[in-house]
Amino acid sequence: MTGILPTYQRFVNGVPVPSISRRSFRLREKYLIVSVLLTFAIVWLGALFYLPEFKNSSSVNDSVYNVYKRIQKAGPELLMPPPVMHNEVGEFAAVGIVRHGEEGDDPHIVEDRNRLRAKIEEDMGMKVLERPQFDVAPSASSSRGPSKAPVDAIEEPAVDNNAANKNASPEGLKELEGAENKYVPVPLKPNADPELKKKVDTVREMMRHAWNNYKLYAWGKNELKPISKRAHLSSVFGAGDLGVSIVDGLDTLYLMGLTDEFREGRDWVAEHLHFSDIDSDLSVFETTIRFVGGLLSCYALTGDVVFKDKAAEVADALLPAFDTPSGVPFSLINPSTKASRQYHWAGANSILSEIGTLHMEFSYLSDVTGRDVYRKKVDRIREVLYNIEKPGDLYPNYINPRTGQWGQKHMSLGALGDSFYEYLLKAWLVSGRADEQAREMFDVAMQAALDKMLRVSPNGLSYLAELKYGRVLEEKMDHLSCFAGGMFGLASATLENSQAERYMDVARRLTHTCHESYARADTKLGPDAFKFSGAAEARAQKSNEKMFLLRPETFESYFIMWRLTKDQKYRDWGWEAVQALEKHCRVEGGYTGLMNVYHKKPQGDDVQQSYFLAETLKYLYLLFSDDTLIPLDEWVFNTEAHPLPVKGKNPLYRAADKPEHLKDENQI
Ligand code: DMJ
Repeated sequence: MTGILPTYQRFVNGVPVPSISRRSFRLREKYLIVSVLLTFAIVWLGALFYLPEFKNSSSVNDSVYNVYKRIQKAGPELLMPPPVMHNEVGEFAAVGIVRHGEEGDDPHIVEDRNRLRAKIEEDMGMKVLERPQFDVAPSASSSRGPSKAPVDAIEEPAVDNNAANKNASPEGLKELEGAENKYVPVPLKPNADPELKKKVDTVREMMRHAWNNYKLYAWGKNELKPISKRAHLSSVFGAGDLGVSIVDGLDTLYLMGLTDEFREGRDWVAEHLHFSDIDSDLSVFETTIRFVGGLLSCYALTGDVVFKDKAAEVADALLPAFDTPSGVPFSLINPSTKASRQYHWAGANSILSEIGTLHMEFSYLSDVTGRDVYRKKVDRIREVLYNIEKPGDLYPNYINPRTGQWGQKHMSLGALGDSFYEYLLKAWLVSGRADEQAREMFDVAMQAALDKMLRVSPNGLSYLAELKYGRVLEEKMDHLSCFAGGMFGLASATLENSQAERYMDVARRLTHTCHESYARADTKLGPDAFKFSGAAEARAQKSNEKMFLLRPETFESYFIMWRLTKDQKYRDWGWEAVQALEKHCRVEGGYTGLMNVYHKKPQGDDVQQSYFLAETLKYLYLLFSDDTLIPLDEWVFNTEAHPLPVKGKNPLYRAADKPEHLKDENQI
């Protein structure tokens, strides 16, 4: 092996021979050794006498403390992890979550931390100082600044003048004794039925499997291909490094108490999520529901300002898409060039479900940042939709942003229309029922939808058909429309008139039909669209309809209907689905969608959708959890299942403390 010192390699016939041992060094070598030793001595003496830490400290204790403070400034986790606060429930107070049962901190990490502390104490002959609290103002955390651990960034819940219960944590997020503003998600009461506990644990483990494999094979990319075990490069966000699975999955991790995973995702967001310079076309809708919604949900749950700052950064990148004559945004935006455009297949039109599914996120973002610019954008869209003439009280799926007029008069509660209607109801709910215009628009439209779109099959299955120019176009229901069971359920539970009963009846029927589409498939997982014509009842016919794309809508309705009715069948149906997912979709590298739900051994589509982490697993987890975890009167789920707090009701609303009219609205 070659040493550091010069050697004098000898060769015999051109072949190197091993060096022969020598009794002493040559003169040149001695010279070199002495100079190295001298340099070390000078550096050591210099440090001892001239460095301020060593010179000025009154005690070694102080000097260690000062060095520690400097390291903290460079990045809080650089040297030492935050101290873990022990308490009776578990060991996870450090990030505001406590884990239960056997799911404690990784014993190796705890051991390592303890060993490190013990070693420092032993070496230095003193007690290691507890990590001091940060006194960084929230605004100091720039979107590209050093990352702060969630525990340090948790803010006081904002002063909300309407909040009935200012200092209480919401039910299900229990406040940790002695640790102000740190909340613990509690899925079940300690004496819960062991069967139920097993179900909650199963879904949590599914999330861990999905997350760990994404982390292993596609970390930072958008989605995972679980069969080929590599990144999925043709997702809605393409081949870039936007980490949509991270952002979409974060609040689910938080609610499940998967603390380590949440922390690594949160740190990735702080360090790597940047939107302003992306040079490719992004969907305004998908970016809003997954990124802005996901980040805002995490902000509400944790108070970590990184999430708020990032949500604003993402929304800012979308704003140029709204610069149209009507104020209705284009579908796609390139944040770098600020050029916006439409999907080729939609001609000059924007899509109803897309332009109508920004309201909750943009309004809440205005409230937490104190910047009115976001709310103004969605209020303008609302104004256009409120004032425009509506054919038969319904809203066509296409609208031209240049003219503010409808395109093709095709109407649907499935693809292209769905979440616009959902957001009319939810804008009213999340505003603390202040947005009465939204509720009125919802009720009028639903009256029309039930009259014209709700159909009953020969065998009594209710479904929502699609309309073209006011006539039934196709006797078909999309899996996407299966959210409607939950939507009508919520609409019923929040209304006190005769319509409430009708809504609830429709909610039960639609949820039942969606379950039938699952029950009639060999895999017990439902197709992406199902027909009601000829002999077909709740069955797919074309091959692209037979796929199962890990979609959440049916489970969303099971969850909402369980909460509202307490009918055990919804939990049973959810458990059937969990078992089917485990049997057919789980692979070594994560969870895959299926090519054909009618095959006994279906082929996988090799995509683990980001909404599987955001929605599918979250709704299944909440289905088996107590109602106090994300209670429906305090939280409203955006269309990607990211819970947003109800204004005036939820103490985690965290509105900006400065009145909006005093904020600089020209910051954009
Ligand atoms: C999700 O991204 C959202 O639920 C959206 O509103 C519709 N489609 C997918 C899931 O199927």
